[in-house]
Formats: sequence, C-alpha cells, structure tokens
Amino acid sequence: MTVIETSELRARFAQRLSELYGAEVPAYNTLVEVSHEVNSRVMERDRADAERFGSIERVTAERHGAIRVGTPRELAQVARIFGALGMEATGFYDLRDAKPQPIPVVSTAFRPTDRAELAKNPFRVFTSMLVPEDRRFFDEDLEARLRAFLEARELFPPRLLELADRAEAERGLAAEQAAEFLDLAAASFALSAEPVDRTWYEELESISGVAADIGGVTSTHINHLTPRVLDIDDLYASMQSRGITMIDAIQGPPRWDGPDVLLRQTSFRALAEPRKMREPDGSVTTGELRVRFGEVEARGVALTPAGRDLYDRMVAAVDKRLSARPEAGRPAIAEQVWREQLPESEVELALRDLAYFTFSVNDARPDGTPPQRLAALIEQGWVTPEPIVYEDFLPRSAAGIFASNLTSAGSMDGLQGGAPRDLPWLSEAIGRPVNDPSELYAAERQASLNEVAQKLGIDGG
Ligand code: OOG
Ligand code: NI
Repeated sequence: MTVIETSELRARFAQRLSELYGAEVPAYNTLVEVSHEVNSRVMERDRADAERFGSIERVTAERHGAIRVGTPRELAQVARIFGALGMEATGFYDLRDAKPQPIPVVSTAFRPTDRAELAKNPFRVFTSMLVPEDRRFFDEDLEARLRAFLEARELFPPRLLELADRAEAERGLAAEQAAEFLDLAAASFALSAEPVDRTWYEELESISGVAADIGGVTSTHINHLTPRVLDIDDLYASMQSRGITMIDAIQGPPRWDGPDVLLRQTSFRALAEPRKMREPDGSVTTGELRVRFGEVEARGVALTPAGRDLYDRMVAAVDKRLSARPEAGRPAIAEQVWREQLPESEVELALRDLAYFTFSVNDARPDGTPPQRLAALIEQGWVTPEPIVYEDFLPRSAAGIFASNLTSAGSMDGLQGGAPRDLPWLSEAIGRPVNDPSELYAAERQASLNEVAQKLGIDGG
C-alpha cells in the first residue's frame, strides 16, 4: 500500500490550491510567471547569494495563502485540516487596532515549524477569525445575528475532517484516501456558487468589507495565494510593465543596501468576480464582488525581540518624519532611517543580537583554544553565522494588504469595548497549542550553538 506522507500531502495540497486559484484568478498565473522570471534573473546574478535564504527549489514552490473564518469552532476545524498537512498554528496577530485601518479579526498562521519540513515545502496559510463580540465594530443586535448565521453554516464536510484526523494521527494517508482528502480540502477553499444574500452582505459591508467577506457568505475561500520572489523591486516593476497596476507601495522594510530583514510584500487587486445574489424580493441575479487579489513577497532574516523592537521604533520614526515631510515620500525617508539605525551587515546583526542565526564551525579556523564568547568566536573566525529566514507575517503589512483591497473603508461607529484576545486565548479557543515564533527561532539557534559548543569543546555555547 502506498502511503502519501504528511510533507507530500502538504506539497500536493499547495499545488492543488495553486491550480485552483490560477483557474479562478488568471492574474495569479501571470504573477507566478513573472516571479519565476525574476528568480531566474537573480539566480544568474549570484546563485550562492540568492540561495542564502532557502534553496531555489524551496523558493520556487513556496506559497502562502489566506483564508478567513467566523468562529473558534471553524478555526478549530481549520486546525485539523492543516494538522493533517503538518502545519501548526504559529503566531498571534491582532488586526483590530492596526494602522492604516482597523480590521475586525484576529489571526494566526498555519505552517510547518521544523527546518527540514520547511525545506521540503514551506506552505503556510494566514488564517483570520472574525471577532463579532468586538463592540467597536458590531452592536449587540448585529453580533447576535452574525453568530446565528455563522453557527448555522458548515464550512467543511464531516468526511474531510475525519480524513484529516486520520492523516494527522497516522502522519499520512493511503493513496486513495489521500486523493479523496485533497479533493475535499481543495473544494472547501474554492469560491462557492451559492447565492449571496445581498441585503445581509451589504449591511455587514457598511461596517467592514472583511466582515462581509467572512459573515456574509456561507463558505470560506482562499482570498490570495502568494509566491515568493528574490527581488521584489524587480517584480514590482515587471508587473507594472505588463500593465498590471500594483498597490502604490511595497509594504514592510524599505529597499536598502544592508541585510534583508523580515518580510516585504506587495499586491494588486484582482478583478471583480461574478457572484449570484439573492435580492430582497427573493429573485436571484448576477452581481459582482471584488474580494480576491494577488500578492507577492520577499523574505529576509528573522529578528530577535530586541531587533523587532528596533524595527518597530524605526517604523514609528519613519511615520513621524514622513508626517513632517510628506513630499519626501516613504521609501526615501525609510531608507534614511534604516541607514541611521540598523547595522549594515549581517555579522553586526548577529553580534548585536538583533537577528536570529544558526552558527557553524569553520573548517579553516585558528589554532589553539577557542574563546568562550560567541562574539569572539565570530570575530576571530571560528564560526560563521547563517541567517534564519523569517517564516511569519507582519501585522502592519497584513492590515495594509487587507485595507488596500477593500472596496469601502467601513465604519467603527465610535463604539467602545474591544473583546480582549491574545495568543493563550486563541490556543484555548482552538484546543491546540499556538506556537510563539520567537521561541521557534530561538530553539533553532540554540540547537546550532549546542553543536558548536560540542565540536569546539566549549561549555554551554
Ligand atoms: C490576510 C492578509 C494578510 C499577509 O500576507 O500579510 C496576509 C487576508 O487578506 O485575509 O495574507
Ligand atoms: Ni498574504
């Protein structure tokens, strides 16, 4: 009996979604094509450098998707489906007070956590959950109607969840069941042909387009699928020259001469898609909704909590200078702030403990007794730091991506009373652990330091 193992299931699922999304949103295929061109160009320039943040095989297959659900019960089911694919809830993002625009959701990302699994296929899905209890968005009456609507719907057929549980427990599925699982899983993320109740949808949309996209329809759908590129500035220009209008900025760190850190993303709005609408008089018409889009990203080194604090302070500094000098433009100001505040080399990031690295002992190293301190080991040529790629998301970019693809700004009505939510709450709500990304990066670094210590005969690393 052939068994399709977890990592192969994940790779096949990512591939299935890619085919599905390409058929539903043709501009996605253009984006993938241009991404491949960009990546080949970067590989030709300097292959070794291009592969420092992951092999070209990994990067070429790499995608993240995004879905949105309404309740903890639905999120727990999503966790079972992704559990079957070796993807664990990682990170907590609260987008309700995000700039530039608050979004009534909290989010996590399902992803593989182990370096070897990430290398096999790093597929991840940014997953957001509506917070109908948040009084800043929804009053009591609307909350009650939203909950009733969400509780009555079924996003995933029982058979899919049953196969998911089996796949997770047995770390794979027999070929025939794997095929059934993949069919059911892909189908539950496709755009539904069910008519959308126009009055209900529009009521929610007046508060938030995201609320309408989640609570105004009876199913969920993948709303974007993001390839990874090695040069996002090249990608941006190449897409524009093919006549695809991108949003007006690349989100996240600016382009600059120093190390690539965290995550840079940009997107474009997909076309309106025809959707069946149920009108107030009961008739069904064909309307249009614009809920899906294209996005692309470039990834750099993961930052430590200290590095992340510095990053957040730099973003605040950019905002401040920009408000005093809007005519200078964000990219130029950001580059200036970065030059002033962020070390210009990876080694310095490592020495100042601003980013995560693994360390390996150099074949060519000094004779004699190695020093005890990591900084001295690096400076004297005993060990070399290798950057750990950032595998997660940025809340501000996420909110920017949400906002730039909404038709209307929505309203918050000045209501008070946000429902408190955090990572432990989320974990409790889905009945599974939610990983803290920094703990994962720190553990990977520590494992490499332990190896270094053993190899060099140093206590503790
Ligand atoms: C998710 C937006 C966030 C990202 O890459 O930051 C995201 C959504 O639109 O549902 O995918
Ligand atoms: Ni995204």
